[in-house]
Amino acid sequence: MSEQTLRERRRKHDLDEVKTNDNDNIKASGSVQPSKPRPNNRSNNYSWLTWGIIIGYLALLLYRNWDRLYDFMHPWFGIKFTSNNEPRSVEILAEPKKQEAIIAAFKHAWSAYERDAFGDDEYHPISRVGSNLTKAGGIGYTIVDSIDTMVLMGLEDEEKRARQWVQNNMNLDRDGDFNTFETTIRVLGGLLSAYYLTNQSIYLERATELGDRMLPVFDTPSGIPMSFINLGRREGVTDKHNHGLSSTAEAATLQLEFRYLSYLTENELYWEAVEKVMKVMKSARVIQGLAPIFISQQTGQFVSSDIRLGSRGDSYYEYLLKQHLQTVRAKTVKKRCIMYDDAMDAIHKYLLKRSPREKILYTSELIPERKQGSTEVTWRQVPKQDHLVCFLGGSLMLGATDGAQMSVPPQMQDFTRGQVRDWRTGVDLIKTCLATYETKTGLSPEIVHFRERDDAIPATSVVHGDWYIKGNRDNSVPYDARYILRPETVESLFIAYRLTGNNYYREFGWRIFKSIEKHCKIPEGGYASILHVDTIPVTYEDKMETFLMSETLKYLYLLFSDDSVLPLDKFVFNTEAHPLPIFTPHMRTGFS
Ligand code: DMJ
Repeated sequence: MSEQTLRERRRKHDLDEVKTNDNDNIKASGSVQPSKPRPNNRSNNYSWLTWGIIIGYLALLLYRNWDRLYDFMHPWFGIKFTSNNEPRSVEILAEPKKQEAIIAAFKHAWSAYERDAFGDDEYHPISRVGSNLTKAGGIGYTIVDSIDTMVLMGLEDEEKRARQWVQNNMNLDRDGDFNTFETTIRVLGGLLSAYYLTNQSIYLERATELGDRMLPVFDTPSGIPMSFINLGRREGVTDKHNHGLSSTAEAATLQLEFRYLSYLTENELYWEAVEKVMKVMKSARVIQGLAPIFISQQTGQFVSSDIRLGSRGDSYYEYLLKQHLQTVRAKTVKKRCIMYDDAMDAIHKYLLKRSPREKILYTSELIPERKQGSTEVTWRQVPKQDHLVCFLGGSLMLGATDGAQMSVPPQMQDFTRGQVRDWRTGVDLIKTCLATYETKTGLSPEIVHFRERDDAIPATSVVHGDWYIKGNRDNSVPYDARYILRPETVESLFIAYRLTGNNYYREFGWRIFKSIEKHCKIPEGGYASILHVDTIPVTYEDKMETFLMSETLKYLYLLFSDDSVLPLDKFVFNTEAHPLPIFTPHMRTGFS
């Protein structure tokens, strides 16, 4: 057919269409009217498409915010929805192969320590020597810190040798200054947990002796403990570097251990000493639920100092929850811990922030500033988060359950509005911590900073999207970049997995374990800290922190256990991962 014939046919077809349309108009009105513009098929399609997109977008919005909608409706209308994006009644089963790999890692660490430094407080895996925390000799930090992990992993021979050392060689009569907090969480906590798990009386005997030697730290005008204890002289010692101030986290992280010791020995002195600390802190003027990192032993008042959830602040918040959970079902204990609730409200109000681009949720720090000549304090917010803060994700999720036995995962309609908020924040904070493990080594740095709009960061920083490792001006390796075998993220993964059964947490935990194996394992024995998580091959730091065996490997092992092992409604972990049973106290606790 020729081009011309085609064109003619098209013209005829167009005319026919016009005619047909005009006929329609005639029929409708009874007279000839100029034809009105009618939507053609294509514009019809467009409007359907637009509506489709709008409805689809709204459906997606609703789907993704189902829990928020519930959170909003529930308190107002008592409406009960079921969260549809989480599985129900998940069974928590063990993964024995992964557990075996983690046990092998523990043995690799322990056997090197036993070979090179048995009895010393700390271990240096590169130089293959041990060291003690005071010149007066050690008190077995590493040994005692590791015993309950051995018991859980079924390492009977190792536990037996450790127990013999505690029986025959452990000497607490040392004329040296030991850190009050570290000695409590590692040694006292370790002994108490070992006693609970083995029922071997030597552990309780040593714990009682240690508790007695430590009691003088509380002999201060306010009852706020001194930072050090001379165990041999039985004398509290103030921290000369901090002008007689105590760090808040350190003073408020003795309660689980001393209370349980009181319960076991029926000696109220330990209980009263640590209970008083909480009462003093309760009546001190905290800033809307947030506690500055230093408190005076003289006055029992907080002093103007940073507010943060990292170093010197972290376990204050952790123990507000845990000392409440430790006796939560006892009739003598108040139902909710007001100090904890206030603190969580304040964290949400003042510390939580989202990064500008990727909207990552993180906790910032507050630094007090005073203009010259003025008494008024203003708070500068700093977008910095220590690895230490990574305990908070799991802790918030645990706090949301209030230590109760719940379905796995819990049903959001069983939660109050505040509990839903804490739960969701916990989930998001864990995500943030996991994001900071996306480095060349797969390990997270000691400190991260988050980007802010129009910020100017040192050119030597290593930037990962919205977070970065702050570089030094002189290009030296920044302190912030190291990974020292810390446990906080795997601790949160363990809690989150136990509470949700969501395999994502196990998968990530396994990735972290593999990274530790790849980059921190010393072939000749032990594990070392590394200086920069974004530099391969790594440079080691000659230290194996005791919390590798007491916390990091224990939490990894428990992450792959079934839930009959140390269930979270029956045990509470001290801040060094030593499990202590929940119990009904003889004394009333009234700090909250
Ligand atoms: C541990 O000793 C404890 O978890 C403490 O509360 C904080 N720091 C270390 C582990 O990072």
